Amino acid sequence: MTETAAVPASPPISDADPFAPEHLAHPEPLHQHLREAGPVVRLSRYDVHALARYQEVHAALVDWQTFQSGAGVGLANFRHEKPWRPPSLLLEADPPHHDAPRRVLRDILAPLALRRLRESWQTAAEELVDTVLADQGPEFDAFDALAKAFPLRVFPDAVGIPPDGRENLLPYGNMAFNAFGPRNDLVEADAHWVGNLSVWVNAQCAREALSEDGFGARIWAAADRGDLTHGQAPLVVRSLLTAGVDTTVHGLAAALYAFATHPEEWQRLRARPELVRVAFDEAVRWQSPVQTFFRTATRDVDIAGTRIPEGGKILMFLGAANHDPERWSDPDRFDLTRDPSGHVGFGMGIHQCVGQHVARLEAESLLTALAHRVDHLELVGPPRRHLNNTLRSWAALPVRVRPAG
Ligand code: OW7
Repeated sequence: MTETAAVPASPPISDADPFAPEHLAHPEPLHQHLREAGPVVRLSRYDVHALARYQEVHAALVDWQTFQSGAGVGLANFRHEKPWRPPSLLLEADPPHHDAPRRVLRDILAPLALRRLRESWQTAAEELVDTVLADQGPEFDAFDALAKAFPLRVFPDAVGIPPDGRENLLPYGNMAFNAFGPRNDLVEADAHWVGNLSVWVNAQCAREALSEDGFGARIWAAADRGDLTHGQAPLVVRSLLTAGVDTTVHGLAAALYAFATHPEEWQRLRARPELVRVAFDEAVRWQSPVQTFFRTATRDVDIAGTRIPEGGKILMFLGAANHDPERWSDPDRFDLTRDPSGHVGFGMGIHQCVGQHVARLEAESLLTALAHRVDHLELVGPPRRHLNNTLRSWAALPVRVRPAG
């Protein structure tokens, strides 16, 4: 962060509630307001400081020494509040504790390690698209039929969990991502099944529950090698089950929404299939499926002339940073000719999404299968959002497609 000799000034104050339904449903106006108000804005309602500009969000993400994750990356400050579940060993940890679990997952989810999945995921995507077109015809809900169906078809098998109870995965993730926000109606709505969902998810993390060749088994094997303790292994499996389902479902939905509303970009992708990876990254930038995360200041720190007190929470608006006109030209355009690298939709720095190669492989498989079979797609009704305190998420994406000739 920039340290200046100047006396810290009071930042602009906003009493907006970023977790209120109207902002979750339609976050752009608040994002613009916060970006324009200043590099740091105090949110009086939650007594936190907000960052909505690219430069400050990026700087906070890469400075883990000053902006820690170990006190929680939601509004709750783990120094004073008991977390709703034992903290994640990755997301809610700082070096040095963070490093061993991170290294283990990094290796298991590395591009090289995912090669063995590539062919079967491509086949699964082709079969899924063929089945949807054959069974539902040219009009269907692309959220349900593709964005939701595909990750659920390939990811739980790749982790190695048994078939029973997989319907719990999305509700558990939805609850976990709501839990990063304030205790509002969205959190209350989940309260009655926190217990049952947690019991089910925790049971899937046990060695005995997992197949012999999945990500889960590889985490346990890392514990056998001494790269983790056996006590850590189930919590690392839990990270896959928490962070790996809803994120990819809504990330794929973002890409499908982008193409259903930008037919010229779909033509561009069909003409140049090698753009598929850029396309997914651009969709992640454009929609930012993970909208926000918090950090906690480990010392009094000045950001652009505003003093953040030690122990204070900082709310980083990833989606706002990804639309900052100071960083992106025509930021609100979904544009396959831009270079989206450097976006903070997967975060940045030591906590940057460790599963991004899994997400990219899912996206590449599904979009490629669709591009081979469909030469046009468009919305046939209003897309419906699902509200979540952290995720920019979906309930329905009604489309009509024209099968390729
Ligand atoms: C975890 C992009 C989010 C997450 C989210 C929720 C949980 C975890 C990670 O990353 O359990 O490690």
